[in-house]
This record gives sequence, C-alpha cells and structure tokens, in this order.
Amino acid sequence: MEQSQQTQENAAQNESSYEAKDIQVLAGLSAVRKRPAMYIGSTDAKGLHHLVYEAVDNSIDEALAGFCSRISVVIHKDGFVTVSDNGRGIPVDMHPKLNKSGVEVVMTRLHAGGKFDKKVYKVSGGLHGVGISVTNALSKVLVVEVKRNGKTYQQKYQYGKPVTELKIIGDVDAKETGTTVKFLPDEQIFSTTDFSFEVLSSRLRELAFLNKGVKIIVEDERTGKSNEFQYEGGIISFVEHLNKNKNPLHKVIYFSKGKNGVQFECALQYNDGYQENVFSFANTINTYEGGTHLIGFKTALTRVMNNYIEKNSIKGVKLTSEDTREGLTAVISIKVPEPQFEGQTKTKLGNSEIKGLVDSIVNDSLGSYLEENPQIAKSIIYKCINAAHAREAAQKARELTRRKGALNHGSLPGKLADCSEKDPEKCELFIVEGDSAGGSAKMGRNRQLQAVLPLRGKILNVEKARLNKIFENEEITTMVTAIGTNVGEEFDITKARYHKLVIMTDADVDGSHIRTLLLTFFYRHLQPLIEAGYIYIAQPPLYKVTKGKLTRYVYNDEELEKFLNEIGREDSSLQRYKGLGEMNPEQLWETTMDPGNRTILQVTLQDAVEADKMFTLLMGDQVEPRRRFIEQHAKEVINLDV
Ligand code: 0RA
Repeated sequence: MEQSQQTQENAAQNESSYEAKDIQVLAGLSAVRKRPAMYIGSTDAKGLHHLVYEAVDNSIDEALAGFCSRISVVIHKDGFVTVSDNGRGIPVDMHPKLNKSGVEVVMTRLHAGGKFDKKVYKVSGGLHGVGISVTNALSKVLVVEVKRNGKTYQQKYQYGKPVTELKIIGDVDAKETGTTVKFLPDEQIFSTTDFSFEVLSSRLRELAFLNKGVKIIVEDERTGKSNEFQYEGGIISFVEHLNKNKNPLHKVIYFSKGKNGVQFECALQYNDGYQENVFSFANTINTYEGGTHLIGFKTALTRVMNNYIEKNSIKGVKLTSEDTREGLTAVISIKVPEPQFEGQTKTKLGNSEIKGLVDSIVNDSLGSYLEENPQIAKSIIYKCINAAHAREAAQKARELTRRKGALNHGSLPGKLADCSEKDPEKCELFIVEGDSAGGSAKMGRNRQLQAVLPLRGKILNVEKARLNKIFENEEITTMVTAIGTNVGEEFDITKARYHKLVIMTDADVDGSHIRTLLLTFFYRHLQPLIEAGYIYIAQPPLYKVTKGKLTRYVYNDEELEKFLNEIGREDSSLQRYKGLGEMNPEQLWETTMDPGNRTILQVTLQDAVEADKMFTLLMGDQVEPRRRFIEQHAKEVINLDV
C-alpha cells in the first residue's frame, strides 16, 4: 500500500523517465524508512551516529583508493551534520543504464557505492554495507555538493527523494575536487537526534588509526570543541595510544601480510600490568564480538609462545591461551573482500577461511620475530610464565575460598540482607558504603525486591592485583557470592541473582573513591554485567531544604541555587548530608531507594578504549599522569558513563 503510493508520487515528479527498474530503487529506500533497524541496527543514539559513519565510510573508501587525504565532520547548532572530503567527487555524468546522474544513483540506491565503480577494491563500508543512501533515506533534508570538472554541483533531497535536479551552482579551480554531504536526521525515525561529540570523536579516531595518514577533523559548533586525528604509524600508533600511561616491556611489534586477496596486519606490545587489551577489526569495523580472525590470532599466539619455550628448553609450565594475553595490548586488522558479519550486533567476523589464514601469518611472522629478537622474546616469555604461576595460585585460592563456603550459591554471606523474591529480573542489590548506612538501607528498603549488602571500608584496588589476590579479599568474595555469578573462568551471567546492582556511596571524596574501586572491579572482572546494563549508581540528595512547612531534597548545587532563589533564602534552614548514614531509613527510602521517586544512573560502556584509559589513569601505578588528570579535572564531575 505505502509502496504503491510512493511510486505514484515519484512518477509525477519524473514524468518521462519512469522505468520499471526505478520501482526497485524506490522500494529500497522506502523499505529503509519502514524498517530502519534492519539497515542501521537501531533507531536510538547508536543508529543515529551510524548515519554519520555511513557517510564517512564513503570518504574512507576514497582515501583507501588513494584519492582523498582529508575528511571533515561538523556538528552544527541546528541539528545538521556535514561530512566532506577532498576525494575525486561523486561522478556527475549520467549513468548509462539508470538514466540518472552518478550522484543520484549513489544517493538513492542501496549498496550503490561499491558497485558503481568495479575498479575500486571496496573493503571498507558500513556495518551492513548499505551505503550513504541509507543516510539519505533517514534524513528530513540532505544536500549533496560535488566539486568536479571545475564546477560545483548541488542536489537536494527530502526523506531520500530528490527535490531538485543536480545543478551547477558555481565554478571552482579544476584541481579542486571533493564531496560534501550535509544532512538533518529525521526526528520521526530516531528516538534522539542529539549527536555526541565524544562518540563521534572516538570512532573517527579509530578510523584514523586504521587508515594511516588520513586526516580526520571533527568539530562541534555547539560547544566550539574540535579534534584532529592523523596517525602516520597506523595501528602501531593505536597500540602506543592504548599503552600510554602503562609500562611497556618492549617496542611495538608489527607485521602485515597479504594472502589470497586478504590483507592482515597486527601490532602488539606487552606491558607490566595484568589486563588484556586486544581489539580486532574487519574492514575497519570494530568486531566487538570477535570472530575467526581473533580466534586465529589467539591460537597462533599460544602456539608461538609454547614453541619458543620448548625450542629454547626453558623450564616452565605449559601456557594456556589466557597466560599469553596477560598485559597484552594488541590491535589486529583484516581486510576481506567479502566479509560475513554475524552475531547479535553484527560485529563478529564469520568467514571460516580466515581463521587458518591469520593463524599461519601470526605463526610465521611472530615466530621469526621472537627468534630474531631474543631479548624481547625473553621478557615476553618471562611475563607469560609468571602469569601461568599466578593462574595456578589463583586456582588454589579459589579452591580455598570454595572450601570456606564462599562463592557458592548454597551459603550466602551473613552480611547480606537478601530479598524474598526469587526472580532475578525483579531483584535489586544495593551495595552500600559502611555499616551505618547499610543499617538504614536494610530498614528502609522494600524487603520483597531489594537486598542490601554493606561494605566495610575500602575494597581492594584490582587494577594492581591478580586474580589470586582477589580471591583472598573478603569484601570482594562476599560481593561475588551475593551476586552469584562467580568470576574468572567460572563466571556465568545466567547465575546473576539480581538484574540491578546499585552502588550506593556517600557524596564525598571517600564515597567517590569507593565507587571508583567498585567500578574498576566490575569493569575488569565482571564486564558482562556492565554490558548487560545491570550496574547502576544511586543518587542520594546533597541537601535538605526546609522553610516553614515546605521540605525539599536537593541533589546538586545548581538545583540548590535555583530552589533557594525561588523560595527566598531568609528563614530557609539548610541541612547538608555528609553521608548516607545521616539519613534515617524513611529518608533514605524516599530519596534514594524508592523506584517511584529515585533517580539511578545506569553505567554504560560506550568506548572501551576510553574506559581502559580512564581506569588505568585513575587506578594504575603511574602517579604523574594521574596527578595531571586530577589537576585538570578537579572541578568537573568525572563522567561515570565511561
Ligand atoms: C563512485 C565512483 C567514484 C567515486 C565515488 C563514488 C565517491 C563517492 C563518495 C561519497 C562521498 N565521497 C565520495 N567520493 C567518491 C569514482 C569516481 C571517478 O572515477 O572519478
């Protein structure tokens, strides 16, 4: 129904050149508007940002083909975004079969980008490889300008349909070429149309690392912020960036090889820490869910290290795959002509032939590298053997903890005041700083749905500890037992006893330290709980304002100013809560725990690179960068949505 209506509308616009093939084109873009999630994953903030990536990917293709060196992205005040490049410009001449300009073909046909010019070896492309026509289909207005042949051409679209012809609007120097696409997302499609400078920045930085030499500029006219990314070292620079503020054991190891039309490159460097930080990409898409390239890499890495141990008759243990990734920072990037993306978010590389291919490249290249660089090989092998010893110690510590009765479902910790409901989806666990606040929370809570676990003092800083130390820490084992999922190799998210874990600490420096320690633990050892959206932060009030019969809880200083101005400062008595313990059970319930009244912040993981950097900085062992960071951000509230 909707389709035939649109076809008629367009027929009226284009009276003469109406062809059967055009129906196909129309059906394409109206299908995108009908089911946008099928093309861009979702219609939330993530999908919104995808519109920019689809546009940028076309420019990246131009850069990969060797014709573009500069890409710029501008967020405007009025909701438009502009993506421009200095590539060859989209062809403006008529497409012989489609009877449309090249510009219109690229803007209105799904997948048109790559097929239009078969000579270009297209290996980039959006998540679903659908191209810039999707951005067009989901925009209220889109204006494309092309500089080519000494002229500037322009065409306007609304909701994906051309509303003007492709017109010449000016002259330029014949050497000046490029494409500019300016669009306004359709607010009827997206649940939000607010672009995030940080989200765009981190993806664009990633793209600059993956396409070495390309300059990418991002600018936010709403705030005046801007970033420029250009890395001559490509993924070597990426690894150096990831290991900034860590203590690397050697210079970055890099190798790159082409085989059967597939290009693979890898950069890696061990540091003296315990975290694994391996990022994998396929055709510049961040494959968060991994895939065959990552499996091939891990398998080869383990084999290379064990072979080295055997060949050099080093006494040690047999390394597991995990042992070879302790303190490893690596970026692997593969370009495959026909990638198969699988998984829940289509970020898992499925091509089965890739596993063996990557395995053999890593096996040969890394194997030779270690043979040729015995000093570096020694420090890496030593690090891996240490990890293996620590793993054995952790196994013993886990056994011991298990024998003491902790970590099992059977016996819940005595400090836990559990809820009576058994369905985890309905249950909340409040992790509370201190016994006195814990007491108030236990009395004030909804006993059916809310459990309370008080923590005494500061928990272990896991950033500087291995798993065996973690099993010896009572506050942590108590918490893990209460949560029910276990940690490390035995972690199982389906055993979570609560789907909301709410961190409730005082609104002071100690409270924020404890919160950061807890988040560090969740981030490093229970990350799937963050990814599942189970982790929250309570927002207790900072003040209680009373004037006559009027009482109001106030949650921040800005709100306090506003409220005091409203009611007048005279005769207002102001109470500042220094800690949760100062609130009685009713007050704590009303202000912080009551689902009908409270605000709680969900902790999300937007950017793994930024998050790792932040936790390393805040909790790691390099003092100087931390001091600088705290000095620079002393007055800001640290953004917890890392
Ligand atoms: C098709 C063919 C050619 C270039 C492009 C598309 C192209 C598309 C976009 C989208 C944004 N920027 C772009 N830059 C180029 C090749 C043109 C030729 O052979 O000259």
